[in-house]
Amino acid sequence: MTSHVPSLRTGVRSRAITVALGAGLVAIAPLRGAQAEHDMESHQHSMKTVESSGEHLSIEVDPDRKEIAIVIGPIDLPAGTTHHALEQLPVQEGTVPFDLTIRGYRAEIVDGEGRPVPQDVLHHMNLLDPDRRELFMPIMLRVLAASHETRPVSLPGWLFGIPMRGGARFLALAMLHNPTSETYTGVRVRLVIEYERRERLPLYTIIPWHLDTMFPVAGTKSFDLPPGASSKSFEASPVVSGLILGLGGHLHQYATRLTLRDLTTDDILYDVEPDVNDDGHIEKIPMLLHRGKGPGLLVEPSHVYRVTAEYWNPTGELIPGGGMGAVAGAFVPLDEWPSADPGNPLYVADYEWVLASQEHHEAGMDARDPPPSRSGNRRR
Ligand SMILES: [Cu+2]
Repeated sequence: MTSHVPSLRTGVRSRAITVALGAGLVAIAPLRGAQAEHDMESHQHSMKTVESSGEHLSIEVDPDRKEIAIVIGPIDLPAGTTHHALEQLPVQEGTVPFDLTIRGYRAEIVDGEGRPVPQDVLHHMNLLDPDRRELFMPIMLRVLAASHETRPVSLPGWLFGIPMRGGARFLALAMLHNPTSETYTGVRVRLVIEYERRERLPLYTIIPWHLDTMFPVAGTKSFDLPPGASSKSFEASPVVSGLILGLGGHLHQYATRLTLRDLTTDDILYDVEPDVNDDGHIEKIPMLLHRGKGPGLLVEPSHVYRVTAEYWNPTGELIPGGGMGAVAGAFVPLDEWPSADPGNPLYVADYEWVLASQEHHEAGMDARDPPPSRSGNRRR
């Protein structure tokens, strides 16, 4: 996924639109600019303003670097604690400090002394916009997601950006655990966003989107896997027309295929078989990248799209909650993005579930449990 990725220095070529979705994350692939490398400590000293937004949330703005850090914490992480066992911090609400577009992001984790904490403690972190809806569902928009696997994402700001309105609310949450043998105290998770001021609009305004096989369920997006072959599908239409610049997927062990189909035209927009290891663990899910000149894949409200995840469970037994399937990517809307309707029952159910997912220590909303093979690999 790092091929054909131009740097800021060399400029962006026409095929450079690389949009990656790893583990259901809206990860707009690593175009690494000059800003990609940061020294965490010098970074902290250069903070210009700090806007405290609450007991467990603060926002730090660094206009020189054009970075905003959404900081969640502090929280203590005893050694060897699962995310179920840990008392998670509740979902935090904050305010976007000014009009901006997001051109990149990364997650940083530090302890009470400001020392780096291993990224492995981050189960997932999400930034959500409760005032805008999702492309395919009337639920609040998932803006960014990060897990311990997420590498820094950076885009040329003149080309792409996710617009955020100053004064608008956001929700931020971090689900943590501690698979290491060391205890960390006073831990803070920093979602560092690289921004451009809105006066300089990017060429393409992009909105993240995802389509989950478990929609419209508001709750865990995992499903049971019966023995042998099975599949899970969901159909929906986008609320506005626009262009898909790239998409990727999220699957669990024993997945065999993930497709996105335009049922109206019978076109297949995305059809991949994941790379798996000998145990059927997902190693990699190929991405579709829009390359070349001209627009991305056009999707329209008058068409119906179906996402399907296929599985082959070889164990001979039902695996409770073993499956997951979603496609996600970046989208260039051709119309005004619609506001969320907070009275919509699906919106309400999803909102309540997002809040409850932290309180009840449930695994994952969208960024989810990484497949065991992956997390296992990372934990020595
Ligand atoms: Cu999952």
